[in-house]
Amino acid sequence: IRRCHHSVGIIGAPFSRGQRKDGVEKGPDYIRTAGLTEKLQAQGCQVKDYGNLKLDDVPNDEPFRKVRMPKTVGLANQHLADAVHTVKKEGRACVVLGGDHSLAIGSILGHARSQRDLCLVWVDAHADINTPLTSPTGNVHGQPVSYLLKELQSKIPVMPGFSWIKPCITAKDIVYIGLRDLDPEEHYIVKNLGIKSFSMTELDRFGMGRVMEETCDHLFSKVNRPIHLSYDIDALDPLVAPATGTPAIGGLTYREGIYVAEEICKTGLLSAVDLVEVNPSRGKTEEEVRSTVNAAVSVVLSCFGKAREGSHPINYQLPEP
Ligand code: B3U
Ligand code: MN
Ligand code: MN
Repeated sequence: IRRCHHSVGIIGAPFSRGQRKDGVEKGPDYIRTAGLTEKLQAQGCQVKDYGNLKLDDVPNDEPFRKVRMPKTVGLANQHLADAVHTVKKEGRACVVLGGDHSLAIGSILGHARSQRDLCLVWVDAHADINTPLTSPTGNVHGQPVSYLLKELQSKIPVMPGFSWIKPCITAKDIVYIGLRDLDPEEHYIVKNLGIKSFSMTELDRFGMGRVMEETCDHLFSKVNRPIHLSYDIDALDPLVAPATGTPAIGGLTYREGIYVAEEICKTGLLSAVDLVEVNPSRGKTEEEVRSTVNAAVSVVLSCFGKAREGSHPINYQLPEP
């Protein structure tokens, strides 16, 4: 028996329609092939793999204004929300392997069905908070937070495929870590709503130690509550995680990226994790793919008890001569 008592449910969400680049739908299988389940089990986790969701394109899915494939994105997230809700009902910490970051809509809404008081730690180079009307690209992976925020509801038009979505979080429930590539409209929203944000500038100023302290102070000032960690692999520097759709120079080191996960684990409050935007087709070499997938696996392992200082069974006894 080890120190870690995590029961973990894994959902693969091979979905790419929240952005334009093929390959991100291969993320879940690459992460599994790198041994995620076996490594979680080896560190003492009880793991159930729920397999990959079947997420099909909806025919005749015309853009809504600029927003691309709204019915397909809406339906995929409905399926994901149901799957996450099932994992939570069965009493497990939920791991969603993406897929692009539009999946956070369904993951967080499904999570919120059983955990009403959840808070959100969003680790990303991007704020993903464009509304359908501010989005410069029309890609939903740059918009998920806007659909989830109660404060933005008057700014969200009625969209095909999205009518089931009801916002479940408020601005004070979110902390951003790693931001460095925001559109002006997104920056306005983050500042205007007063969302707690540790951009790369704050990271440089304070260091990741203080950033994680302040993250927890902000989220748990009144009461402890369940954490939803939405981890975009592009938060890491492209030197570490190059195989992703929109790499942004100047990101988290491997060590900083792992430290976030270790600290979240130490709270004992981690309830669900998204690990998204691993795109094996975007690696220029095998080594780039390997490095990105390895980083993704390591982040999840650290979320569920892997500690760099090492660990040992609580009842360990040294051998007697
Ligand atoms: N902010 C831009 C770009 C972007 C957001 N997220 C990613 N890229 N990965 C947008 O499309 O909204
Ligand atoms: Mn993202
Ligand atoms: Mn991103």
